[in-house]
Amino acid sequence: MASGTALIYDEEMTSHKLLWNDPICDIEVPERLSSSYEQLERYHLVERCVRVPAREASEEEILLVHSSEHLEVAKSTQAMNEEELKSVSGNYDAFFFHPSTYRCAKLAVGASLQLVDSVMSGKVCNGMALVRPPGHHSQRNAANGFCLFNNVAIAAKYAKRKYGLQRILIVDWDVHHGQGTQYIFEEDPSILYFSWHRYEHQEFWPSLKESDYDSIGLGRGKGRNINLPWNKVGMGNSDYLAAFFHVLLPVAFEFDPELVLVSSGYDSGIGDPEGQMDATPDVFAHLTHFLMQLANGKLCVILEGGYHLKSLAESVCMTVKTLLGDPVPQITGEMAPCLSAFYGDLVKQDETLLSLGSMLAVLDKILMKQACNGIAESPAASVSAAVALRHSVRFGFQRVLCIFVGDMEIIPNTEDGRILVIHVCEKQKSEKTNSKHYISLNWKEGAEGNDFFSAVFGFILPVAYSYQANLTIIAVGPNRSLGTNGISLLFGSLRGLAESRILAVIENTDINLMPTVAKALAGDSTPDFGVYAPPSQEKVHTIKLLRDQFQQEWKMLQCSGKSSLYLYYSYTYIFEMIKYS
Ligand code: Q9C
Ligand code: ZN
Repeated sequence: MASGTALIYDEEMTSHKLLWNDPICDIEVPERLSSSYEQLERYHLVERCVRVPAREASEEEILLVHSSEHLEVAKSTQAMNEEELKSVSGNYDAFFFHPSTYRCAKLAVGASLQLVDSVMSGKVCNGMALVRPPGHHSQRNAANGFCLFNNVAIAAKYAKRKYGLQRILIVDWDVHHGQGTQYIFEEDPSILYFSWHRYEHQEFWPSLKESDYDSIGLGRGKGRNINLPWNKVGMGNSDYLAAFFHVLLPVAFEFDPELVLVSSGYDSGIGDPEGQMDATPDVFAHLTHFLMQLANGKLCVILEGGYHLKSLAESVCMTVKTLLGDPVPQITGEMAPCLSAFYGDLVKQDETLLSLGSMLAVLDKILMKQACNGIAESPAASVSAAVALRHSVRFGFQRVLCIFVGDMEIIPNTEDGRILVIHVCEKQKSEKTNSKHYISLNWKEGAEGNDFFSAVFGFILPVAYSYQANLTIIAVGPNRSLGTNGISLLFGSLRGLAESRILAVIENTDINLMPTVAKALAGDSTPDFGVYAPPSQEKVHTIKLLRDQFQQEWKMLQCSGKSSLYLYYSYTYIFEMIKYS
């Protein structure tokens, strides 16, 4: 499997700039690119990436999305004087031309295509392209919102054509609606487009009716356009995670893309003058981490907006660090409004210990931070897990999460709240009743073995993120009710918590599970899920009951605070539309 992370940056894209006074456009500055790159250098992330050169896109490539009229207008601006440039710019909503704009925009498209080629050829597993001008507002026949050519849309068409792809997911986490991308793929069932955006009941730019949640795609593309409009500013980490858990990820796993492209705007991050949101840079590590579980890890992140230079640069670093496979930083429960606090956890040991041996030896390595994770085999997984839990609490950990899969002979004492057990089993054998810190999730993966993600995103991750564990123990006992795909997904997803500290305990009769677990812990992408089998009504009901029972205690189940009801209903709505259209 491919490994490595591509990074594409060409200083020449900083030459596109605003030459006159325009308070609407003056935030889209060259320093957005240079300061992000310098921060990547400072964190020594550049040297860990595979450098890939940008190139100019050909006219033919630009015409995959744009009209020849649009291309000709763009081309004609190369030789214009300032007055002429200003006049052409005035034909568009929020756009400026510079004599170098056409060249830069061709590099921005070309850089995106180079990234697609690097990932699709297997040269690297994933990567990021730092580009200007951005792309997602750009339409077939128009520049718009600082965008001339739609970099991501062209990349998607190019990937379809050159590599014969049939399903591409575009995640647009920029704070603005990528209406350009929506229009381009509205009728295309091969592209699933997801965008969240500041909307405020159509008050916020671009103030379009079609940015609302009821634009779900047209014709054969119906159900493949998902808008999540934020009707308030101040959305934070938990809102973004809830949107992923409750809206995007369930649909994305069902869609099963062959490639994921991110329209990666960081104006959705804290401090941004456009977005006015509260999400801190580490949230982008989590978002990136989740998307790495799809499409065999084939993930291309392409810069869009982001106008607070510091917030932008930190968020870009978080993204690249995660693409490189570093442990995902722990999300603080409180929203950190102070940018100076961001430096904290950026440089961490990412050593991965994959050793067999006595459980305590492995656990001690994790507790002493000599290793990030480890695997222990045990003749009695539930005994080992209970010992490991007690040992970690004695060591001083405040919150240890234990996901136990299969039969559990002894159930640890969870009364003091320092241990949370989620027990995944076909049918619970003990009489122990559910409580805030002991939850039995009765789940037997279907014969097709691919419906467990609905339990992971619908229940396990929201509870786990609410709990904010310092350590995760995943134990697999006898008679497990999950297949290897379900187990990989569990390990892969939980790497996003507790700074990726995970102890795996595997019953020694199930030793052939080791390679699966080792790969998932090492950060390999979750294997293909194959044909989607929807969870049965009974399973949907199981999750609903658990959510109703625990959403007071574990708030992420409610999709957090004010946006919760909204999200829940829009999710239901989207699914109704997909199911019944
Ligand atoms: N009153 C990107 O983030 N604002 N573009 C116009 C008009 C334009 C944002 C305000 C914002 C464009 C890529
Ligand atoms: Zn934006």
